[in-house]
Amino acid sequence: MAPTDTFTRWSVIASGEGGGRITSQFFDRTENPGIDDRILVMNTNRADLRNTIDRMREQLHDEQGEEEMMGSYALEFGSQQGAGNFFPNGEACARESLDRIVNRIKDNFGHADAFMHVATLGGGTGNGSIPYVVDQFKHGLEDLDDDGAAEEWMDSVIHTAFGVWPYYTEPPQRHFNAVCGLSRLLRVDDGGQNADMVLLAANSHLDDEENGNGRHYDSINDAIITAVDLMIGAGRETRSVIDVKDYVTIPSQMDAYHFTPAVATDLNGEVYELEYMLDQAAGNTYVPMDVGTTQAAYAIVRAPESMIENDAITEPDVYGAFRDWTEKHDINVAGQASLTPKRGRGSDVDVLLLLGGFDLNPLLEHSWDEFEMLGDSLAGGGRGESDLSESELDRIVDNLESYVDRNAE
Ligand SMILES: Nc1nc2c(ncn2[C@@H]2O[C@H](COP(=O)(O)OP(=O)(O)OP(=O)(O)O)[C@@H](O)[C@H]2O)c(=O)[nH]1
Ligand SMILES: [Mg+2]
Repeated sequence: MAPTDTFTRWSVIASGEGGGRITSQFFDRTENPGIDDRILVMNTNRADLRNTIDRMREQLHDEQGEEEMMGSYALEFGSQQGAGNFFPNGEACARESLDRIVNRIKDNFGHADAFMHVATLGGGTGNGSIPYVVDQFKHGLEDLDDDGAAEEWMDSVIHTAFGVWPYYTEPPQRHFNAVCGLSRLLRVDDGGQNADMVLLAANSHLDDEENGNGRHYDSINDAIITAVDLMIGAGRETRSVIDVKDYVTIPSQMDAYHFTPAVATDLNGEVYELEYMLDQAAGNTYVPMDVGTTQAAYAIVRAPESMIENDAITEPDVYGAFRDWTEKHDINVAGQASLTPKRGRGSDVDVLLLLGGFDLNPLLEHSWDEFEMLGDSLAGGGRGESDLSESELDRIVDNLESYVDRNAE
């Protein structure tokens, strides 16, 4: 298969501790097609940033020095050393350092076509800063820059965001942050669209044992990286091209641009039917949801090169199975399927379904009570550097509720 130079160049931008930890796992791989080393981790707290960089260095077997890696992949922002788990503080820190953030991203990723922003939604730093940075890139930078060429590049970049829902058992403030963070990823203040695509994963849903120590994060983070890898890979070496523009265009028109990955890996492609493999993936969504409420679906089937060359698995097979699968579940969706090769022989097939526009209530159910319990006490009163006014909070809630209601019909 001839490599093409038309594949999408992604870059990954993480903010906050969890976002950094997830992103550092990209360094665990020998190669990241589509991303290479276009990775930036940001934090308000230098010690956290060092931990993230050290984790990356371990995975690279200390090939690069700490300072060198800090210089290449890390950015400290804000003057507060932390956001106190209150998202307006994370946003204030990003506002304070916006020039530095933007310039760094421009310098490092000037040729990227798409960004994957990564943050945990229960925290203050990543969750406060990422929606703000996306909004600035998409809607706000005219004031900041008079370099016409750079503007043109930035206008066409696609902003996808990956948000991680807190464990259901975490303290109310985490749920308060998460509800606000989801709203702010989806909608800007005036109710317009913010990120081009919002991907979600829920910690409790991906962790059978519901306990948040480090080990569990590792396996959850692996699942997230696997999904991102499959998603990005489909735009890289695919036969039937499915790419980030395909993922974002129609869902945005439908005003249904939140997604969850649903993944099954290492399925024996010589034994199982494709439709069964799609069902296996659908049984492993990354948030609680009813597959029947899906409004847009993309299927990516990744099979060993040798299977594709022998016609053991073909594009028409994949299209047909996807069509049958959507019919069986009675989902009348916008969507597309693709077959992507992976190196090597064997018969292990991986399947990613990106399910979009589904009813968000089964996820939000876990957080509304905590959110409401805290909302009144957190808004209005001063919390130091950055306040959250009652009207700001009302707007955030209205934006989310109207988005959710539209998609729950
Ligand atoms: N999946 C996953 N979730 C994480 C990880 N680390 C933290 N979390 C979750 O993220 C939330 C806490 O957010 P952090 O990422 O620590 O916060 P932050 O962005 O650094 O912001 P601060 O609150 O200012 O520290 C909680 O809901 C945690 O369960 C991780 O490595 N993986
Ligand atoms: Mg932190």
